[in-house]
Amino acid sequence: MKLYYSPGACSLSDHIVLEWIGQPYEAVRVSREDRQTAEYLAINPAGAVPALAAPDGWVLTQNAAILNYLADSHPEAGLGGDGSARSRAEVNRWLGVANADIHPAFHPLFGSTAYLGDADLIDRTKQAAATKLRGLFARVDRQLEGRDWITGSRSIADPYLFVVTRWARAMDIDLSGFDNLARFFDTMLGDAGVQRALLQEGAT
Ligand SMILES: N[C@@H](CCC(=O)N[C@@H](CS)C(=O)NCC(=O)O)C(=O)O
Repeated sequence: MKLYYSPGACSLSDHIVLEWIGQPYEAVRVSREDRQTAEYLAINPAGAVPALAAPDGWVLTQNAAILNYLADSHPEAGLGGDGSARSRAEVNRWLGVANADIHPAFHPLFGSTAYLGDADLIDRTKQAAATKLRGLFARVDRQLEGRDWITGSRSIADPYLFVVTRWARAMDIDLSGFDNLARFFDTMLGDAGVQRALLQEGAT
């Protein structure tokens, strides 16, 4: 398997999962400029990471699909719940919170509202994003009460939540009082697979 990633991007979640699975894989670094080349657009027409390529040429995009595929193709890693439909739904519930709620809430902070062309207005969209993100992380913090992992056992949802928490810390989102989230972040940082993925990405 070949994972196309950009350092510290949401593809770091797939990188961590590949480390947890422990089977050989190749990590291919893709810069912002690379993402717009014809060569990369043939891999992912969205010009985004992650993308996962199989040896037979099959390419999968969309992070939630990739993470679910990795969990399903390596059941021995136990990253997709306990085998029950309800447990898998819980994994996908929290993967959805990370991928579909928290990740897009960062967009104004990453410049998506620059087109407004008005510094004050842009600043307000960023403040609104920061407020929304604090609310979303509050939900994650509540869920982590009494749990080491977001669903109770380690799954594909945890690395994604780690990645967005990492972004939040880098962007000075107010996470004060979220002690469960801080504990979860430290657990992830102390994990050998997480460290290997961070090191390979040069994202320590
Ligand atoms: N819906 C896509 C979003 C992926 C995404 O936003 N990737 C970011 C990095 S975290 C990216 O490559 N952005 C570049 C772009 O969209 O131009 C997914 O879940 O895979």
